[in-house]
Amino acid sequence: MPVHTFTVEVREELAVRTPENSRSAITTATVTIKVLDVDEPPMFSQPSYTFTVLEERVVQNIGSVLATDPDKAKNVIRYSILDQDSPFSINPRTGALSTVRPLDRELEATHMFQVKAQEDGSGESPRGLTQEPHPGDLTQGP
Ligand SMILES: [Ca+2]
Ligand SMILES: [Ca+2]
Repeated sequence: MPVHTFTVEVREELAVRTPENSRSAITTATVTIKVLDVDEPPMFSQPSYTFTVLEERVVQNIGSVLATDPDKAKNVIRYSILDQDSPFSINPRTGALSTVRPLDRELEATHMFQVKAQEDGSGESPRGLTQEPHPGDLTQGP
């Protein structure tokens, strides 16, 4: 824990300074300030992530997002997707993204959604960010 220590001096302004009272007019005390850690929200390694995924199949690991606690406590992070109807899922522990149903590039070529990172055992406001997995075009065989 960072500690700051300094000395304060209190000096009396004497109206009449005599040899008897001049020494008792000053007193000092030591002040120690300890700097405490404030709980800050987790930080993502990037402000946004872009991944590509092939359409028409369920992909288990498209890519991962990463957030860490900037505090000394290094709390465990829990990930979730904010969009209720997202065709993607996220592993709450690893941040790995998967598709929950096959995507159709002709229907929607880009999916953008927000991922939330929240520290376990923390009531603080979580931090969100934008996600952009791009479904890649699947080449049809003959
Ligand atoms: Ca924190
Ligand atoms: Ca902190």
